[in-house]
Amino acid sequence: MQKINKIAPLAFAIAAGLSASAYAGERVVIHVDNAEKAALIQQVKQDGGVVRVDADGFIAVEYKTKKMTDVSSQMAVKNPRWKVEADPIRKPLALFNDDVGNPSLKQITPYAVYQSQANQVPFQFSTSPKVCIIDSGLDRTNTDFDWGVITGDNDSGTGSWDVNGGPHGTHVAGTIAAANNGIGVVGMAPGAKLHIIKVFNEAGWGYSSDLAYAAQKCTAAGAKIISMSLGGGGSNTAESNAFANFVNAGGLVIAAAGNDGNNVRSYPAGYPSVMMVGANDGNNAIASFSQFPSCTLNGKTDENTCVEVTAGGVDTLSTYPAGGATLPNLSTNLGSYASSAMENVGSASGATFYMGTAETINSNAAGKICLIDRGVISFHDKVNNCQKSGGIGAVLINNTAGMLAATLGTTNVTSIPAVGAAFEDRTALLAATSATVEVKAGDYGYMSGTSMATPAVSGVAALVWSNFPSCTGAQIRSALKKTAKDAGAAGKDVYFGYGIVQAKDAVNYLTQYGCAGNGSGGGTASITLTASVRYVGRTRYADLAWANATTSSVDIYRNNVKVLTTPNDGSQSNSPTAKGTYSYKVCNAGSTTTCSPTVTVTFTK
Ligand SMILES: [Ca+2]
Ligand SMILES: [Ca+2]
Ligand SMILES: [Ca+2]
Repeated sequence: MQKINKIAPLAFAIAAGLSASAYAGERVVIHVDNAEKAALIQQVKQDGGVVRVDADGFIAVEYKTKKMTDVSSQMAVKNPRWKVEADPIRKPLALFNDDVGNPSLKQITPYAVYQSQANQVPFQFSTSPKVCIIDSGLDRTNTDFDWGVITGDNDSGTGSWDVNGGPHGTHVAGTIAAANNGIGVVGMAPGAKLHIIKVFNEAGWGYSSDLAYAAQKCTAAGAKIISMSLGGGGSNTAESNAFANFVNAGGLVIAAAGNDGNNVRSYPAGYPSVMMVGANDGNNAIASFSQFPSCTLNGKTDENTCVEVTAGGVDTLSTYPAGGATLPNLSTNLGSYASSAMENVGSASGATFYMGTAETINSNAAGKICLIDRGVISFHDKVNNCQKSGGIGAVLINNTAGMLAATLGTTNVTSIPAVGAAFEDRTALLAATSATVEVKAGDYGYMSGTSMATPAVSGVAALVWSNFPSCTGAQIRSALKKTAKDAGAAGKDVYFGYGIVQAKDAVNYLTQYGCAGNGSGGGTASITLTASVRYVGRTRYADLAWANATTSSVDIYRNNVKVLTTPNDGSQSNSPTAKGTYSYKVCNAGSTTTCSPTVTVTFTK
């Protein structure tokens, strides 16, 4: 009897979102000898400034109306020793960040779009491949899609494909294809043709046979890419054959590595025909949950049985069924701050009251926004004590670096809007005298998982493929691997595979080499190499110049023998002792596969 394999969607529950915005107030640092500080502070107060920091050798001042330049010129007259400089806000930032703003009001480009270079490549709609998404459906209530190019298959077991069976499938679809229309988010391949197959219902799981059948439906719909943000243990022949057939017909199948943070191989991603995708964050670091199976299976090494590439999948902003997401907003009289939506849709504005860790009811909080430190008691009990004190909203501030992202638990008896805030903003928040706390229902929200990285890669594949419609799925897969940006340990590794997908580099690669690429070996980047001949007296020099190596040093090969390991500074000269023809290549340090093409030079004397 055929083993039955349950397949589950691969995302975490809604991750808390960040709604950062610029600091609005005017704040400066004034350098001062401690002996003159009292005089300076008196001057500041006369000018309507408030001292926020009183430190050894400087003070930080908040002015209600004065600009930094006004303060600077004024102090130069009063006392030239009082040097004024700007006091810019510091927030936790990543290498790649979402645009700042509210997706209900303007279009936000998610960080993974920048990280994968998708914003640098034009999407060619007319020659673009249709993407088949096998998930929990795409809810028609979200307006950030080009609905005219989206089809789907109804399934008697799960219901209509355009009615969500949970927000997962709607979120995934937005990462691939959210429209470039000035609102919401933008996908990797904006407005791409989609075919939706709903295999999950509210119960949250399907079977491998459902996927095998779905692959056939994707073929019938004319799709060239299948994207599956799902997986489970155990291989299955019917399923494996279905995806192999799709790939052999020229298609590309992409699936998630899994979210258990271990070395278990998930299926369908584990089949050689299916491209396995891991998740990274906005700092090019691997997600702690991203699975990393070995590339060796049954004693045989096959790079198609492990993670091949990664893309952004931590705190991914995308589409939700309308009203199904919550977005936070936190501002004070001093500025706006990143926050995370904890619970209780609503909005409250008022004076602030600092409650410490809020372990007891305190009538001084009545009618106010409670500012509360993390620690000692549960988040829920803190918010409950604020509410019982008459508080109208709560801001829970982290007690360690970063954002406090949490919920109030399953037995939430509170009703006032509550948001989390970053430890980095604690000083500024406690200095505020009034605040607005909002938790709004919205059409856009955050999720984390290899489920979010998978559609990012599927969307990048559709984007790149739209520019090279004559290529096969296997050729697109190879180009994405060859041009992925190395991350984590130098060279190919089990967490990142070849690295983070790079749309622009893949386009450049296919432009340079055509669909067939530059050979069958693996490679993380297309290292380029030029070599020229030079003579100084009787000494021969081969002047090598390379680009795109990704390790801190590189290995230089002459006639396929390593002759030198040298810093990756882009150039090196090599001096053969005899005339003749020599071949050179440059490889990432320690790698024999991530190399430039071989270039030959001839010394005639
Ligand atoms: Ca949009
Ligand atoms: Ca695979
Ligand atoms: Ca690596």
